[in-house]
Amino acid sequence: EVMITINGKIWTAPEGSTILEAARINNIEIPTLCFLKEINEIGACRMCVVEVKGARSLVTACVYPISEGIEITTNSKKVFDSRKTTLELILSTHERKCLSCIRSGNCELQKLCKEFNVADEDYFNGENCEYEFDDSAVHMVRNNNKCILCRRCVAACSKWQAVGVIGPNNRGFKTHIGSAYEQNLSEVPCISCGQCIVVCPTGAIHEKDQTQEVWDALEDPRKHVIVQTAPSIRVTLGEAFHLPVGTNVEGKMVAALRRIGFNKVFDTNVAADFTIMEEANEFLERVSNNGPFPMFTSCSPGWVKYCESYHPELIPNLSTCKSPQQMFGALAKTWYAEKEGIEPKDIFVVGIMPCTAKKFEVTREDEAAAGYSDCDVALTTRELARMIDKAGIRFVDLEDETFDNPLGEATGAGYIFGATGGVMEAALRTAAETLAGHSLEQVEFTEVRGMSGIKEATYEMSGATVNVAVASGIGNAKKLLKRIESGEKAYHFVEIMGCPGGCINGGGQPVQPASVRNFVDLKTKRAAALYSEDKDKGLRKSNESPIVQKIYQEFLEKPGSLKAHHILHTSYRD
Ligand code: HC1
Repeated sequence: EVMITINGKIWTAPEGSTILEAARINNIEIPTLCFLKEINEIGACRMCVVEVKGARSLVTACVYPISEGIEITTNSKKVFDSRKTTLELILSTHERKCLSCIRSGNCELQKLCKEFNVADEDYFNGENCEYEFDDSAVHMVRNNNKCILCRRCVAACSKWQAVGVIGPNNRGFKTHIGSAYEQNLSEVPCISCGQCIVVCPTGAIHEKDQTQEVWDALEDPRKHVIVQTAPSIRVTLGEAFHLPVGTNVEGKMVAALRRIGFNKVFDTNVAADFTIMEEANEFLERVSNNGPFPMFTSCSPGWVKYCESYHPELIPNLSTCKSPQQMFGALAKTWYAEKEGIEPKDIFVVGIMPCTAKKFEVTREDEAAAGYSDCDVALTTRELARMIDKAGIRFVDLEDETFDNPLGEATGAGYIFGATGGVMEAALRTAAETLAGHSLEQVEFTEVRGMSGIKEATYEMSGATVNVAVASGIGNAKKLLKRIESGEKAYHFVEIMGCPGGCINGGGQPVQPASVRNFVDLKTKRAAALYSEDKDKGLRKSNESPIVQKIYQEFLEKPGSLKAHHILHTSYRD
C-alpha cells in the first residue's frame, strides 16, 4: 500500500495501481471513455485527465501509476475545463440524433455531456464526414456517424476474440472504424459475437432490432407464438431494470412474457437437456469408434462460425448436435405441433438469447426439421427489455410466475449451460452415469467451473480416462486449438463458447458502462446465480428429466436414433 493525496485528503491504495484505480478504491469516480481494463489501456480520449503536483501538464488517470506521496486533484477548474473541451470536440463530429437513439439514457457520452454542462449543441456545427450505415450483417448495424473513435470495439474484436475484422481506416479527420478495404461486415469473416456492441459507449453499433417482427406475429391470429428463454438471460435481464448484477429474475421474466402476449412461455433449458442427451450419446459413440477426437461442442454459433470460417479442417470434430435454441424450435414444430394439433407453419418460435450470433444461427441451412426454419426470430436480452418497457409492464413489481408446460421444466444441468464450463459439466454428469449404467452420487465437476479462459481436467469414468478442456472467448479458443494442433495436448472432449465467460457475457446482454465493467466482475456474479439455481434443483442430470424421458419414449425413440438425428442434428459447411 502507498500513501496518496486526492483532492487534499490522504488515502492509501495498492502499489502498482493507476490513479483511476486508486481513486475508485477510495470512492472517487474519474470519467473515462476509451479505457477498457486489460484490452484498451491507451490513454487516448483524455476524459480521465487529472492534475498531479509537479507534472507539467494534465495526466491521464487510466494509465498513470501512483507513487508514494503523489498529490492528485480530480476536481479543479482546470480539470473540468479540459474534460469539457474534450466533450465539445467529440460532439462536434457526433451525429446528435439522441432522442431516437437506441442508447439514449444508456449512452456514456450523453451522461458525461450532462455532467459537464455541454449544452449549446448548435455551437459545434461544422464540416463533417457523412458515413453510410453498414447494415449488411444479419445481427448488427454500424453507424459511424455516432462513433467517437474510442477503439473499444476494435480491442474487443482483436484482443478478446482474436478475430480482428475491424480497425481504423483512413487518417486524421477521415479516420473511421471499419473492415479492410472498406468491405461491409457481411463480406468479412465476422463471427457475429457482438462483443463489439456491449463495449460501445454510444449508439454507433447495436444489434439489428427485430422486435417489430415479434409484435407482428403476436398480432397475427393465425400464429401460435411460442417464446423460449436462454439459460443465462434470467440472470441478466434484471440489469436492464437497474437490479443488481447477478439477480435471478426468472419468475418476473416469465410473468412479463405472458403479459406481452405469447401463447406459450417455454424454457430453452429444457432443450439444453436434450442437447446433453444427444451430445453425451455422440461422445460415447466416438469412444466406441475411436474418434474423431477431440469432439467439440456446437451450441455457440459464434464458435461454430469461427470453426467453419477459420478452421474448416476441424468440422469433423464438431458435434453434429444443433444448439438448444434450434433443438427447441425443432421439437416445437414437430413433437409439440403434432401433440397440440397445430400446423408447423402456424407455429412462430421466438428465442430470447444473450447472443447476437443467434440471429445468424436461425438463418442457418439444415436447421428446419419440419420443413420450416426451426426458429423464426432470435431477440437479444436488450430487445426483450425494450419490449417489456413498450408494453408498459412495471417489471420490478411483477409477481413471480412459472413456465408453461410441457416444455418448461428443466434440470439443473440445463441452467448451467449459460456459463463457461457448464455444457461440459452437464455432459459429464450424463456421460458418467451412462458409462456406469447406474445412478451416480457425483454431480459436480468443479474443475471445469470458473472464469479462467482455458480449463482442463481428467476424469476416470468406469475404467475410461477422459481428458477434457474448456475455452471461452475465441482468443482463448485459438490458444487451445494451437496446443491441440501441435500435439502438445490431446483431449477427448472440448467445450468452446464464443464469448469470454460464456453466454452470461454474451454480445446480446444488457450493456453495462465501462464505469461498471472496469470494476465489477460481471461474469462471476452472473454465473454464480446460475450455479446457485442448479444447486437448488431436485433434478440435476439431464437424463433424469421427466419430459426428456417422455419425448424419447413417445417420439424420438432413443438418443442418436435416426429420428433424433433428423430432428436434433445438423451439418456444417466450409
Ligand atoms: Fe447460450 Fe445455449 S447456453 S448457447 O450460451 O447452448 O445464447 O444462455 O441459449 O442455444 O441452452 C446462448 C445462453 C443458449 C443455446 C442453451
